[in-house]
Amino acid sequence: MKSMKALLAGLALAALVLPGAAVAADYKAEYKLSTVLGKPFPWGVSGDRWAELVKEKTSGRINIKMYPGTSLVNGDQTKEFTALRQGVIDLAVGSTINWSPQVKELNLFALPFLMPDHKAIDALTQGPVGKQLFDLLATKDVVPLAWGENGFRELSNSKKAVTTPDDLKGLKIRVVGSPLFLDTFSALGANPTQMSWADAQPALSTGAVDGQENPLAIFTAAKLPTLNQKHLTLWGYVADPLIFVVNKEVWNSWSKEDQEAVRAAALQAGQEGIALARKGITAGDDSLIKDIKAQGVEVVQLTADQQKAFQKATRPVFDKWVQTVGPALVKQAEESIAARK
Ligand code: X2X
Repeated sequence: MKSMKALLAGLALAALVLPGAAVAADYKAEYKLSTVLGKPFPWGVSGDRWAELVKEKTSGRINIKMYPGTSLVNGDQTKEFTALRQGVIDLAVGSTINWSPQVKELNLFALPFLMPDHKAIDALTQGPVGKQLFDLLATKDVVPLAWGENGFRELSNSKKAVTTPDDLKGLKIRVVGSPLFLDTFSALGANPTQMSWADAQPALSTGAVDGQENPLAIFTAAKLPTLNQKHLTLWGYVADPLIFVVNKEVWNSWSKEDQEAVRAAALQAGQEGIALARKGITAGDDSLIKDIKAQGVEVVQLTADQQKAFQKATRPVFDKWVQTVGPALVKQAEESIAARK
């Protein structure tokens, strides 16, 4: 009897002292990282690099496997954020566009012609706007750690050179799953259709749609010139940052030391990913654009005046969506961009 009591007391004591040890033992054998694109796309390289750096920095305690093609949500990329909150996904390197149906403030980056150049993206993500958005995300069951980049989204189609909004009239354009994109392309007189990236490629190949918009790194790595995309317009109308996040419960299950390792790894992978996403598309190095031309694609670089016509045509959409994003956040964004160095 006495020994039974002692045993119970011992067990109770063990339960009190052991939570730390129990947590370490609770680490999953594998953590699931969701991305839309795998390697060799810069997006997939970023996810892969994060996993690699985490493994290194935690001496293998945290083992991440990347699931590209948003396969954890059957390719439905606009469901990624919800699955992340629910714990179906442990970590993600996700697009602001794909999460904006759930986090309406992320539509900021898709306001047409808000960001004129790469420095403007940095002024947002690395300034007060980025901080506000991370604070907001932190209230939604995720821990945001770092920014990465999908990039400026340029317009391609199979039919004709687009230099004025009029040229877009009647063109069937595949757009991503945020309603803001439907508004933008409708305002330009195009005929936009929403579909996932997985569905976009067959639709371009069969001619079910005429065109699409995506960063140039995706345009080349997905071999879109072989899917009839022979006309490309560089108009820089929106840019899509990526965000590195961890599900909050997963985060809380890790030791402080491991949390900091995962954060440092995300920051490093993010920085490397941003550099990679910008490679070959700047004034100093336009090798990627040259490469695209060499594939028989007719590339139109809009002049400032030509761009203004697109800006004017989409201004009502911008103004409408300011209400959804939040006027204070948009104002802060415009101030940060004006003050960029
Ligand atoms: O679907 C797209 O166009 C892509 C790959 O760029 C995103 O996931 C936002």
